[in-house]
Amino acid sequence: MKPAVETPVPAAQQVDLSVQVGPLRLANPVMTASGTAGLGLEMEPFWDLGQAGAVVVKTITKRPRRGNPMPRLCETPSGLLNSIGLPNKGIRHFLDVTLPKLRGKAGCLVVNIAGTCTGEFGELAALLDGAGGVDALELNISCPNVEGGNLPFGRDPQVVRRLVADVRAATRLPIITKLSPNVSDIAEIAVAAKEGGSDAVSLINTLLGMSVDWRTGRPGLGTAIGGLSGPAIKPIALRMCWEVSRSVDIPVIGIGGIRDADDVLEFLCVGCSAVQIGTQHYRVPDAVPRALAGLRERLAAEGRRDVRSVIRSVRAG
Ligand code: RRO
Repeated sequence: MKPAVETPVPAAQQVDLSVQVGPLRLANPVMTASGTAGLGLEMEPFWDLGQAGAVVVKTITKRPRRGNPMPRLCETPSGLLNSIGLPNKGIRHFLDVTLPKLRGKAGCLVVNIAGTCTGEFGELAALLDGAGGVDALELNISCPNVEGGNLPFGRDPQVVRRLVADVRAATRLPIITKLSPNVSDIAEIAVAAKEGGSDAVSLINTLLGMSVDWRTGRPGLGTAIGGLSGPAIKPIALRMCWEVSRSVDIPVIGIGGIRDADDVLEFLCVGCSAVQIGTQHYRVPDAVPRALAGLRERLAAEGRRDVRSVIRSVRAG
């Protein structure tokens, strides 16, 4: 008797990891999260930037910024508090010095931008549009660490709609709007971003938090309050991604405590089209290539030929 014909398990290397994020075709769904891989170039000693689905550059502002007083980082039991305050050398330096070094190195280069007023987002977008080598913009309307700064932009749906529409008018580059979890209804903000013309939303930025040494009375951060990231926030991020993916028909990019391939697959399962790895970079600088190897192995072990079959496979709601 002939043995039953078995469906061969696809070899890990043959699993198709490519995904579509609005107008962006990515080789895989794993991106770096803004701020956690510097300007991208800092990762080069550890892995080839071309391996990531996309590299997202730390927030660039119009003018140079020194950032917040030290200490800017503080560990907590399962997460990291930060109050960095957007230190960067400004858009001119980015265009003249950094971008020429970055061009062509990432499969997809996303520049995260923040303005001090809504109009500044459009100005930055126009400059980056003309520069060449930038594949998309991520609008940081959600930084928790700027006093009187841009978080208020991200809290009001009307402001978000107008701000995104301003950027839309200034560029043909794909727009990803990065959302704050420090709001009462994140889905409402996602809808406003979509109405303004955003091609995708990414979420979540960090959750407001604080730590203190009761003996000295000193907070762990120079600004007392900062943004919490890391494994502690993963369940919250997952919940918000699920809610947003049910509320808008533009792609959702998941961020929040993602460490490995299983975390990536969980975010895809609840409706994300791609994800960003952030805080894990401080423990495992090559977290992106490791997650990619894990994705191929796990999907092959399940007999899956592509990662897209996991997207939105959640059996709830
Ligand atoms: O630089 C920061 O302090 C910072 C930014 Br821009 C952000 O978007 N999220 C965050 O937790 N910190």
